[in-house]
Amino acid sequence: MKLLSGILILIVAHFYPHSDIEVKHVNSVQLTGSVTGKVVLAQKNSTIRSGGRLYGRPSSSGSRKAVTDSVLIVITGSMPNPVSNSKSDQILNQKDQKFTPGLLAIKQNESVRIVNSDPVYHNVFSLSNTKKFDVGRRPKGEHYTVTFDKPGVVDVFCDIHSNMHAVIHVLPPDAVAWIKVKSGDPFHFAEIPAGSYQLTVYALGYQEASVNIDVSSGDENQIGTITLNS
Ligand SMILES: [Cu+2]
Repeated sequence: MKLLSGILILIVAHFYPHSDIEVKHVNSVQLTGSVTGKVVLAQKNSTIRSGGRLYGRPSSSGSRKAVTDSVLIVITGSMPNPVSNSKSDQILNQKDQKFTPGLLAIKQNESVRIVNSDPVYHNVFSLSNTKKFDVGRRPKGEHYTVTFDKPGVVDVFCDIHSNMHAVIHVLPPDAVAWIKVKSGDPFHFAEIPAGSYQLTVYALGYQEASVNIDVSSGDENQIGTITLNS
């Protein structure tokens, strides 16, 4: 009997620490997976759709380069997700007669602080259905905070400088993750909870593209290269 209990203790002592470690390990791996890929913006040689055309303004080639190198990748699911990428208001700067960044992503009900850092007057307005506003003409140092309460896309312009254009993506509550990359750069989403999602890619002047993805436990989902056409 003594021998038997001794063996039992040995067995328990031997296995218990291991199973404890393994349980933790399995938990952290099984709940999430990662998503990896690349987005390429197809070369374009003709004029692109721009805000200028939408609003009857002369289109300008000057502002395009600043914004077309930014690609926004958003993963949405079917459940509301409280995740936010930003702890404080994001800044949309007006500097050197450009909006910086030209492409901005925020979650619904978050705010953007628009700042004029130029020594000239700028205006900021949007005619987009997602959010209409016009903050008027403002000198250097002035700032204005806009809260976006509806998901969608907001085109932002300055009525003094018609080449100034920025796009704010207001992400719906079911957005679980998003990232901005340059054309040709790889992207990597880590720790996406296992489930079914839609991954959508946006870039100014290009058609958006979506793919369905299934993220499973501990998997690295390689979705390859997505090419956006103008
Ligand atoms: Cu301006």
